[in-house]
Amino acid sequence: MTTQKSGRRIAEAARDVLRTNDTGTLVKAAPNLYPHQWSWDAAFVAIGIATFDIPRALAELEHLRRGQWNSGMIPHIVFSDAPGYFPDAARWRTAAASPPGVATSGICQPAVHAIALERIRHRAAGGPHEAAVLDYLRRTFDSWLAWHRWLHDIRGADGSGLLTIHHGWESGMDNSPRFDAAYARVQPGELEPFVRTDTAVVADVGQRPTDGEYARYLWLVQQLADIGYRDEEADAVCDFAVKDVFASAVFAVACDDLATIADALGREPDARTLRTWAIDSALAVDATIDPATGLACDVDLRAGAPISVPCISGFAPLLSTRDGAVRASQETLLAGTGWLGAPGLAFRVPCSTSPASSAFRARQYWRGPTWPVLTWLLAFQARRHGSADLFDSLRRASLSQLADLKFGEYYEPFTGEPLGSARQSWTAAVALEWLATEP
Ligand code: 9WN
Repeated sequence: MTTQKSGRRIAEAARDVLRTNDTGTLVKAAPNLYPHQWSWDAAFVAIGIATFDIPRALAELEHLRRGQWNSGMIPHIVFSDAPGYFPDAARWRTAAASPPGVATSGICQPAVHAIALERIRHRAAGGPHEAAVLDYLRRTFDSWLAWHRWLHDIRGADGSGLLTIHHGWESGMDNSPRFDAAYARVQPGELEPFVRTDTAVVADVGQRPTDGEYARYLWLVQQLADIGYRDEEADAVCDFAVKDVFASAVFAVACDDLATIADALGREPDARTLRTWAIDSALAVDATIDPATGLACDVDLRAGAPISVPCISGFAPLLSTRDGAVRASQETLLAGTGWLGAPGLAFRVPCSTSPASSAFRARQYWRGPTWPVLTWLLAFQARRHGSADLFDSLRRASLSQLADLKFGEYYEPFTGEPLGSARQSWTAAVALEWLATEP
């Protein structure tokens, strides 16, 4: 149980993390490991900051928006001047495509931004910043719509309702075993030399992706940079092409949220378009469920086959489904021994890979550890769809996990040890959002 006193302690420490990671123009995703602004991190960070400073939360999203490309794409990194992260801005070779004066990467991440915008609008309602939030939304709505249109038209060009990613980093779950087979087919050619910086920050290299994985990550960057990130060529050129079921579910939810915002701004035709995209993607996500496992599956486009590895992405329908039976069966699965009911868990929060799977690794990044930010996203959507008990139990478990005040990037599921970066911004943000939301 989180008492009022321990809640206050967690909130104070979480605010301190966000304040010290704030450079004044952007909140670093983590103090040393990630000294820049990451796309989906920024959205979660804005949700957390909005619990105590709504103008600063909007400024965070605005900083990200200024990195938006002409195509509509929001890049996965907007770089600060800080050194110490690789691949750095120069390695991406995006100068011709990114906005003048803004250094960015050349790929994207899951589109959680409209979820954040709507959450901030909700938080501001009836308070002193309500008008400023509406004004911000009115001024920037076309940008967020362009981002969604790019995802729909470019990454969903086949009309399947599922979005294609060309890099594991685009999923946000970089080395998840769901991508192992697709990556096994990526054979790096002549690679520009590189030196990793992440393993200098995270001393236990076993918590990070391997060198072999990094070679593939860099090879895909090189392939995309070599074609100048031209969208129309990426499908043919890039060795990696996966229909990402989780990113598609996030897109469905975000389209619904952006549609709600469109209604509030009197932009009914846009709202209608966004709702159509939301429904199409939500149905497409449900349709990927493997009846044998009950989990949703990505599709490996290069192999032409579904990917059935039990990862947290398999619960994508919990985010977006409109079908009560699908929701109920996914909730039952989540409660079972492969997930929240797995023997020995330190906290009953979902692992990134099922502990019952041979692919599970307790300490290695997206291959097993629990990620507070995903716990929150699943719980938040569960509550919006009426599953208050699931929300409450995940909230309690997550706050117990975060009471160590380390704000780990991810956690070892059985010992509760914080792993990766300490004082990770989005983990602190999640703690604040939990505490600001009554059970
Ligand atoms: C590559 C910043 C980001 C998160 C991702 C997480 C990790 C980067 C890295 O850190 O990825 O984008 O260098 O490992 O996987 O989800 O957005 O926190």
